[in-house]
Amino acid sequence: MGKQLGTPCVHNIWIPDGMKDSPVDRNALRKQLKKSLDEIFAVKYPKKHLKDSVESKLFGIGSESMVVGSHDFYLGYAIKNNTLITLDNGHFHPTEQTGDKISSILNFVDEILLHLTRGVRWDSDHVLTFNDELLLITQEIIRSKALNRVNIGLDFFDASLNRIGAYVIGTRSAQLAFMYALLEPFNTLVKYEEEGKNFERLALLELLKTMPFGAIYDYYCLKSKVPVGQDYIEEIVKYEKEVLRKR
Ligand SMILES: [Mn+2]
Repeated sequence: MGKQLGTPCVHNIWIPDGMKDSPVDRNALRKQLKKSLDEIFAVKYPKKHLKDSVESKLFGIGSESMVVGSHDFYLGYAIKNNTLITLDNGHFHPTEQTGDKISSILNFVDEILLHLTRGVRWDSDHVLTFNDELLLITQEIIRSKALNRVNIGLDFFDASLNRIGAYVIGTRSAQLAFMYALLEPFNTLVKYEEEGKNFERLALLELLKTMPFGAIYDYYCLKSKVPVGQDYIEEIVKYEKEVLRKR
């Protein structure tokens, strides 16, 4: 597929593995998963066509007591076998910051695959919105100058709202977050940091929050000839009525 398209395909492995009750031989389960992955990846493909990635999780329904493919397991696997690692920000403890993992992991693996989502309690798969978690992820990518080492996947699983609406809200939130991070006066902030000017750093970070970045995003939409601001709501409702209903 990647060869035909002329751009690499990213292939992600996530499996619902684990135990409802506590197992005794966790080690055997992990050895078995490692063996299976080694067999799956036995045939090597060039990374310019195919990038393999592995995705951890914290727990799942029916596997509350133990998950074989934990973050530690897959991070180790990715580093040792030169695969990508997938960060699904709904797959960590609620107080864990996925954004904080990026500069750690990029010191040891070439590339990351992101499953950007809005985690709600135990679950990912909620439509992405512009929130602090997403922002820290995009800021850490931009601040690390690592945009070319990050593959971005979004999340439109939630079928409780208009499908096109879900897709557009999620995409626009991700774009907005990357744009916000790109607009950050990084050099000034780092200069404050290096000089120990912590008050100045915090003050500027606070001021950025009310700067008119929405107007810049509107202008980007205008230049891209797509609906600006709330115009997209009406456009999607119209599309639903005139195109989707007839299918
Ligand atoms: Mn995921």
